[in-house]
Parts: sequence; C-alpha cells; structure tokens
Amino acid sequence: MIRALILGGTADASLLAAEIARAGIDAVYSYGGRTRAPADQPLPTRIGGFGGVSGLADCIRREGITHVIDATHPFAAEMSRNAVAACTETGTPLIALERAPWTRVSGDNWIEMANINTAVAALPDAPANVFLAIGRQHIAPFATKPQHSYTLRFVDPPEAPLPFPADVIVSRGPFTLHGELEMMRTRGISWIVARNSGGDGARAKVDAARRLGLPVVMISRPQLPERLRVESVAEVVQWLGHRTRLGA
Ligand code: 3Y8
Ligand code: NAP
Repeated sequence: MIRALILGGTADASLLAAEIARAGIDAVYSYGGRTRAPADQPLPTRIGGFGGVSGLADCIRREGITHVIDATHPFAAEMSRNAVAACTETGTPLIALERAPWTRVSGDNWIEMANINTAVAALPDAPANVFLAIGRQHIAPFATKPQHSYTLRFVDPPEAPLPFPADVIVSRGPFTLHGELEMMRTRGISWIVARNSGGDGARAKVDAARRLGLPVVMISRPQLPERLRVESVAEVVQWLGHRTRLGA
C-alpha cells in the first residue's frame, strides 16, 4: 500500500499534490514553514522542519511512508541532501521532481556566478539600481556594496531590520512579463540578481531583463547528491505505479 511524503514548497509540488489527490493516492504534503500563509494543498499537510536527517527518518517510520518525493526548490539543498540520507537510512524509495534550469538564449546578458558571495562581486563598483530577486534569507552579503540602490522582493513583509537600506516589494509570485517590465521600467532597474530556479513561476524577470537589455547576475544551483530525478508530474505518478490523466 503506497503512502507518499511530498517535500513541497514550489509550484511544481502543488501541481503534483493535485494529481496525487485526484489519483486517490495516500500522501502527506510538507512545507518547511518559511512563509506565513503557504498555499493550501488538497492533501493532509504538515508544516515545519523534521529535525534533520534523523527527524526525517523517524517521520518516515512513524508515518509508515513508503515513497518520498522531493519536490522542493533546486536551492533547497539542505532539505534535498537530508532526504537522500534519510531515505538511504530507512531504505525508502526517493524521487526528485526538479525543473530544468533556465538556459541562456540570444539577447540574454548573463553573468553566471557560483553563489551569492561571488554574485556580489559581479556587481559594478559604480552605483547602480539593483533588483535582488533572491528573496529574504541570503541578502546580507550585498551590504558590502552600499553604493547601489536596492529593490528586494519578499513573500512576506520584513520582520527584522534590513542589513542595508532597500525598497521591499512584497509579492509571492508567480510573476508576469508585463508586471516585471512595468516594475523594472518605473524603478529604473539597471541590474538584476537572480537564482537559476528554473520553472515558469519566476522566469518572467529573466525575459523582462532580455527585453530591456539589462545584465542579470545568474546564480548557479548548488550541487546535490545523485538521486532519481524527473521533470514532470506524470513521471512521478507513473513511478508511484499509477496511471495519470496527463496521458503518461
Ligand atoms: C514556503 C510556498 C505557487 C508557488 C510559488 C516556483 C514559483 C513563486 C520563484 C522572485 C523570485 C524566491 C522565493 C520564489 C519562487 C514560486 C513559488 C517560488 C523566488 C513560496 C512558498 C514558500 C516559499 C519560500 C521562499 C523562500 C525564498 C523563495 C521567494 C507558499 C511562495 C526568491 C527563490 O521569506 C522567506 O523566508 C522566503 C523564503 C525560500 C528564498 C529566500 O531565500 O528568501 N521561496 N516560496 C515553502 C515552505 O515553507 O516549505 O508560501 O505558498 C513558493 C514559491 N516560490 O503557489 O505558485 O518556483 O515554484 N520563492 C528564488 O527563486 O530565488 C522568488 O521574486 O523573482
Ligand atoms: P533548505 O535550506 O534546503 O532547508 C533548511 C531546513 O528547512 C531543512 O533542513 C528542513 O529542516 C527544513 N525544510 C526545508 N524544506 C522543507 C519542507 N518542504 N518540509 C519540511 N521541512 C523543510 O530549505 P529552503 O531553501 O529554506 O526552502 C524552504 C522551503 O521553501 C522548501 O519547501 C522549498 O521548496 C521552498 N522554496 C525554496 C526556495 C529557495 O530559493 N530556497 C524557492 C522556492 C521555494 P530540518 O532539518 O529540521 O528537517
């Protein structure tokens, strides 16, 4: 009897949850508890960390989980690493639902950097109008370049003082090309910093930057351990041994 644990928190994870609920597969959806009001899911939902690898392994045993689906974000590296370790420890089948990274197309002006710290170095010394589209958790390193005027975008209003003066847009996405063009034009944005999240929910800013001829500091994804990885909901549902209406 299948009982799946979905490590969620992304648009793809929501699509997967809908398909799993429709197929009548027994499953639990899991959020890390990063946002105040995460989207409702059509499955029993838990919110908050597990307590590391051992906490996740205990949850798998306690809940009688037979399959784990890592549908977290490509930058949720610690969760993904813990999932590999806990599933190895408990002998639980694991699959990752992970969208392909965005690839540069003609007209893109990307400066590809390995991580946030090197991304700061990629910004010019001369003052610029920088849109940091990387959320809330990893903005502190940009305090080392206070000459720029920064626009940030958070899911929830900031609770703590910001590490540097900045204008904060509060919006959870997904975002549209029209909305991104409007925002960048009215704010006179001249540089963008983004993570290569992939997927459609956040790529509008990359398309808008191309349209406006703006440079994008594109932060590459962290290295993750080897694990079974697919890019479609249908492949996950098939892996669970079910057929889907998605025609797979
Ligand atoms: C809590 C669940 C949906 C899902 C929306 C996707 C699309 C918008 C792109 C920009 C980039 C960013 C950020 C982003 C994207 C979708 C998707 C995606 C980027 C929610 C969600 C949770 C989170 C956590 C949050 C992080 C933050 C990152 C904002 C829900 C809305 C910047 C990643 O305040 C915080 O602590 C926020 C933390 C991790 C990165 C960061 O370091 O700040 N996502 N985002 C999940 C949980 O608790 O388990 O609230 O409903 C999900 C979505 N985020 O319904 O369509 O790709 O799936 N999320 C990045 O790409 O750099 C926004 O602004 O252009
Ligand atoms: P992370 O740094 O990889 O994980 C840090 C810790 O948060 C994990 O070790 C785990 O705590 C807990 N955690 C993370 N995701 C969880 C989940 N889905 N269910 C239960 N616990 C979870 O994670 P993150 O990058 O902060 O991402 C947190 C959530 O936001 C994830 O659901 C992710 O899909 C979503 N998200 C992240 C990004 C991003 O840019 N990182 C973008 C969009 C959505 P314990 O060790 O205590 O188990």
